[in-house]
Amino acid sequence: MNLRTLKLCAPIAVGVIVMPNTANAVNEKALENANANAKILRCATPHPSAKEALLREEHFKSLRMSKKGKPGGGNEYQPRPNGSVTIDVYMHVITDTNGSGALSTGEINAQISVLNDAYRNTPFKFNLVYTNYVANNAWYNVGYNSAAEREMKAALRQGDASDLNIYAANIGDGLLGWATFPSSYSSDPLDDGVVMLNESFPGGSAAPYNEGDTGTHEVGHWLGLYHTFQGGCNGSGDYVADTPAEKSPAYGCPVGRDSCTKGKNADGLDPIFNFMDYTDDSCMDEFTLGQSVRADEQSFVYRNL
Ligand SMILES: [Ca+2]
Ligand SMILES: [Ca+2]
Ligand SMILES: [Ca+2]
Ligand SMILES: [Zn+2]
Repeated sequence: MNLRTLKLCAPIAVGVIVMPNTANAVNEKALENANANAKILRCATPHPSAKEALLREEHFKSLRMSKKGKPGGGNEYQPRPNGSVTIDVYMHVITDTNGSGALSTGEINAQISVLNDAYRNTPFKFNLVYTNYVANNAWYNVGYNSAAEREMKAALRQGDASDLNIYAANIGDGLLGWATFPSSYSSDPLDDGVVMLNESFPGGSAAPYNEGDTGTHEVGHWLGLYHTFQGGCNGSGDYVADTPAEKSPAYGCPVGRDSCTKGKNADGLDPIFNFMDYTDDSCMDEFTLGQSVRADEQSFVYRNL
């Protein structure tokens, strides 16, 4: 893989709404201007518009109310203890017909270890229950929202809403990965899961994105977390109170960056160390308590985890 071909190019809009009808154009421009030197797009997980995110959030709250009192007891949702929810992981390693891309058992186990370390202050633990090697040249170069993706997932997906399916392949377009949200499961269960670049696994060649945090980040989406820059400086942003609002993705590790100074969530420096930003793997190393609570609630409500 030639990393110099990796490019910053947003296929979908960040949810910074200025004028509803022009949101896509405005936001793509904002993203492109965020860092002209960036060579990679960390993630193709779609950003809902601010309006769509609000509607989703209202639906989520109504579902959560219908499940109140579980599982911690009482009338309020009680966050579950750290490490109390085990997620079974189904790993699909896609190779080409020459065997390129065959991640080793050691590399796969290292990725699972990175997940368990990253989520140690959350309810979640990850347990690899299945590894499947599949040789298919079309799936090996699978693109976001492609026919190959639909075909691959329809053929390979295992388990139900509570099961994490990871597809590791030589995904193109300068992408590190993408994921589906918990709220999307019921409308398209076969699509559910995480697709990620094989060389982003720990020790892979996708430096500075080769310490396993593409997996951490994509699994964050799978558990219901938005990017820290969702919604930009405006509105409710990522619907997590303790992640300061961020105008656009941060790349590298820009310590001291402060892209939002006005707005209800603008206090504090940008959350560049957060796993749900776009910084280097060596820079991102935290989830907040608010993110842990959101992931707990989202996974409970939508995934029965
Ligand atoms: Ca926030
Ligand atoms: Ca700020
Ligand atoms: Ca890290
Ligand atoms: Zn993402």
